[in-house]
Amino acid sequence: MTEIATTAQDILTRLGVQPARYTDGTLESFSPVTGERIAALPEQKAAEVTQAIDRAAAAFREWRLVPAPRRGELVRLLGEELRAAKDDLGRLVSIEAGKSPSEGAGEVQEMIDICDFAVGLSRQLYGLTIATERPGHRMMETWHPLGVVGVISAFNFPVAVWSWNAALALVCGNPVVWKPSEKTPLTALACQAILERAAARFGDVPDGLSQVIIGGRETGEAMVDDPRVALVSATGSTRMGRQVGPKVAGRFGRAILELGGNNAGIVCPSADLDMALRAIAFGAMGTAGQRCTTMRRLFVHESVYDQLVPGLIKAYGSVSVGNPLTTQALVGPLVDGQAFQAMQDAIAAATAAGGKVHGGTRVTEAGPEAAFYVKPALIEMPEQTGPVLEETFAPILYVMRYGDFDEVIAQHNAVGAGLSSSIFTTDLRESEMFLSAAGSDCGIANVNIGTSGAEIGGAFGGEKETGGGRESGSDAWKAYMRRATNTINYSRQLPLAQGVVFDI
Ligand code: UN1
Repeated sequence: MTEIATTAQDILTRLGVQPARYTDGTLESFSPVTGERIAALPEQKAAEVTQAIDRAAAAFREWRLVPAPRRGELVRLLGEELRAAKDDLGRLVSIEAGKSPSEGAGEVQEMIDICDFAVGLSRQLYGLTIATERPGHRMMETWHPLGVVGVISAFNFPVAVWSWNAALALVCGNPVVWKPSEKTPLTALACQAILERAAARFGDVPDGLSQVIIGGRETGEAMVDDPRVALVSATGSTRMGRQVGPKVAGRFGRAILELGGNNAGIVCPSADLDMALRAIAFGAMGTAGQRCTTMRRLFVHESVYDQLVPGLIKAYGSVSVGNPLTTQALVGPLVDGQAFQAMQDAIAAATAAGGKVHGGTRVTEAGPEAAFYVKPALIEMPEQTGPVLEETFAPILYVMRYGDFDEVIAQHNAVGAGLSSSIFTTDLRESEMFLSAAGSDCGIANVNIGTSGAEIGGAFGGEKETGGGRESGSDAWKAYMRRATNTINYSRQLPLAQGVVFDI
């Protein structure tokens, strides 16, 4: 066995995952760090998915009756177990998703943060008391657990996205069935094992409260199609969302869709250019351009273009690209050869459209033939056209000049996706305009920071082809519960609303 596979197995063993879950199966897991196969997992086909949902449905009937603050205790324990497992899980994320150590650890920190948030929330699932028009009546709303929550997650945040959903779902009284990306199944098994540790400490957790189902499309479809899955929370490409969304809607299920992003930054004449450069570098090159919040388009005012862009090109040239397990490189590998090909295709299309390419070439010395390390690409584009309008899940930043503020806002919004956005300015009018109803049309709009790296306290998600879902903080929890409006008559009369008379 290779060194990486051994390390992965050591971590899984420490966390308590049985080898039978990741050996002798049909779903092969590869590490983007070296391209080598690290495990082969048995898959759960449709019939087993149905059984998993049977168990989850039974767990729901029990868990919904457990008081919410007590449910919060399970999530508190999960947070504790995650703190204890942070190094191991972070490293496994680096092995399976290719993230730098700091980003692997950061992802686990995000899980810990959402657990803390959800524990507080477990005592704050508030409903309103509402003034009623009828005398001797009281009106209020109650939030009840919703049902089985199905989670579909992507390779690029293989553990955090599950935790955003699981932590909220559990305090809201719902069981979770998780179908992780085929590219990152081991980290999912690790999370499940960590949750089971918390559950063992908690005591009476119903069987089937949290489950992982491993497999490909058929596995995911069986979950999406099952009417007992009350909420499907799906993170991935817009293509995937176009399939999942209508299926769930067709059975009147609920969906949280967190799909593609084509996130842009705007650098205005008054911007702090040093700060903007650093924010853009992290936003566009961090996680090798494989965040849904990665900055992919940059509009620079013509008066500062020649001050900012040469420095940015220099940063692109000097950024360290390399093995995230053995070096301190800031940029790790692409997830696989397909991602590399998609990047090369986009670069070719941009060149054909008049783009001037800096970087974007393969870094063969960073890893073996089967691993795909690239220099991030900065492409100066004459206009927003062709590949600039699409999300390519790779480190490509398209840079364009602008002159007029209203025009650049229109350009900014003229793409399908609507996830994240930033403006770099010290001009109050520009910044407020950008955040206003007539400004950025994205779910996330930032000032003087990049597009990526959101904290868990805010609601996370975006508009248009990003799918409209919101996860994580703020009141995103409401999507995981059903709202009942209750009107109680404590009088001896029966006044009807709107003054309707119906005397019999
Ligand atoms: C994703 O890429 O799917 O805002 C999620 C960020 C992270 C989450 C990204 N907190 O970049």
